[in-house]
Amino acid sequence: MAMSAIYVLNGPNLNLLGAREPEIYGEDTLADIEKRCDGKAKQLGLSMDFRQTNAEGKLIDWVQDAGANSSGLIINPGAYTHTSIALFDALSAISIPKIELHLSNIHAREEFRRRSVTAAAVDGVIAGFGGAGYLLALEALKELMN
Ligand code: CA2
Repeated sequence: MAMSAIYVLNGPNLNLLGAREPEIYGEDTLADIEKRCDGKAKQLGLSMDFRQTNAEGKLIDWVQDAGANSSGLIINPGAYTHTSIALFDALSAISIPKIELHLSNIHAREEFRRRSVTAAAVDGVIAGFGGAGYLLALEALKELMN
């Protein structure tokens, strides 16, 4: 049977990448990152559905959708990482391999970014490698799926 697409979900403000704060998040736009992910996913034999939203409810809908229709999930929840128990609940409710990803090293930043409320609901977390972190997450997800 053909493998279903993996989901790569991006939360609030990640559509602004490349425009501001390059010293924290790098110079790549989200479209650049998507393109790199596309190449990596192909190499790994994965098909990928890459999305971004600024809305918490939409992100939760997509997590539920991933649980029903996808074989793996990578999520950068943006600032909802630090606040969203609803997103923690949604991630806890799905049993596919799942990875939380951050461009920046959230543990080396402001106090309020050091705590992830969503991390306990995923298999692993990658943080601090900029756009390359997405490629590392794809490799890690492939390992988890095998
Ligand atoms: O490091 C990450 O990937 C974050 O998830 C990015 C979020 C931030 O709230 C998290 O604490 C860590 C922010 C997304 C991008 O925000 C921008 C704001 C202005 C200009 C460019 C990006």
